[in-house]
Amino acid sequence: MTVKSTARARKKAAPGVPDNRAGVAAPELVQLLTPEGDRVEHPDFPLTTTPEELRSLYRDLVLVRRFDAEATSLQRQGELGLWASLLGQEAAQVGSGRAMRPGDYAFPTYREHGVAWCRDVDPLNLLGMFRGVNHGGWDPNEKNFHLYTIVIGSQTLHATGYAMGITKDGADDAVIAYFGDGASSQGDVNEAFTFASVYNAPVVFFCQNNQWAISEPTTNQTRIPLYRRASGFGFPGVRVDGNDVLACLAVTRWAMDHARSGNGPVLIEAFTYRMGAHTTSDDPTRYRLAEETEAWKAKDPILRLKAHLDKEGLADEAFFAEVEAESEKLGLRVREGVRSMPDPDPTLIFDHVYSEPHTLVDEERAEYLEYAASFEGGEHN
Ligand SMILES: Cc1ncc(C[n+]2csc(CCOP(=O)(O)OP(=O)(O)O)c2C)c(N)n1
Repeated sequence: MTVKSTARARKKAAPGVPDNRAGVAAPELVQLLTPEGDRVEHPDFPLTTTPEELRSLYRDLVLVRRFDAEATSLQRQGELGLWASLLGQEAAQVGSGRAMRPGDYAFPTYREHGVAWCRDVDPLNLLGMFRGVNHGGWDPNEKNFHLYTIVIGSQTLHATGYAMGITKDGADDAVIAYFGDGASSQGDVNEAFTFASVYNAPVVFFCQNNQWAISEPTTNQTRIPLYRRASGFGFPGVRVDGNDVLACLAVTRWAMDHARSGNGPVLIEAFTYRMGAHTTSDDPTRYRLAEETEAWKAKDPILRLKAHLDKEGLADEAFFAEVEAESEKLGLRVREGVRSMPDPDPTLIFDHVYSEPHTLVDEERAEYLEYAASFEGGEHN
């Protein structure tokens, strides 16, 4: 961690940063890889990658999708209470997650399984929470990945507060706060924008615009492209192709460096699509057209990177077979790991209510134990 002056002077936006003040023409969607797998350049976001990096991004995308598919199946088999699939959003999450430095900190929603993967959180930890056997079995401060947050938008305030703390520490880390298009309408998110802007906090707001907030389309959230909201708060906004892992990597890397260098927050709108249901409790056929989902299939984030690797001769059959084998192994580990998770001791629920013992909690624990004992022998007396 590099120590810098605690005073973060507000600097002018870096040259080449899209200017999206009102009245200025909207910048295009930042894209570095077309849906056909062709590499294109963007003047503001140059990116150099090695063949190894491209292959390792592909591997992450495939493994994250496999893990997600296993989780959906496990929920259908009754092994998880609920699952929020990231299908279609792998590139937005892996690209942005891979842009983080080790000291940076992420504040996720409940869908950031790809970011968790990049922060080295074991997938089984995520599944423990969705099985209801733990409250998120990882140490947020060890992984620099906060616990999943289901109260829509509230993590953007936590992220901003954390970022303000970084400034006070004089560190050069940055924070990334994930949220959805629906969350962009929440008061919390708009308050976070205000605080982050006024205090020049080193936080990147990463909005995955997957077009839907459960059954509400983005058109019910905003009359302007979401990234342009940033200009009203006084910081830059960029719209990136959320199905393009290279563009997400380049834009997020730029934004995190912009924030950590004392230039204040950035809003990234990753334009993507939720290919599956909102959660396993939802049926999207009730409110959206199959043609829409079909059209987005052609922009699949994994297929476009595979097409690029193929076209450029950057990966051979042996590589793809290796990733497939690794994916099978992960699937097996996830299935076996979930099924063998021990049920927690039911009295654990009383253990962390207060940091000190409390008479009321003790009474409730004793009452519960007495009640549970009444079932002994299979009879409820
Ligand atoms: C404060 C609050 N209000 C409502 C909900 C119920 N809810 C859960 S997910 C969701 C939609 C969120 O949509 P979006 O922010 O676009 O994220 P996505 O689920 O599409 O990733 C809502 C309204 C909630 N969890 N918290």
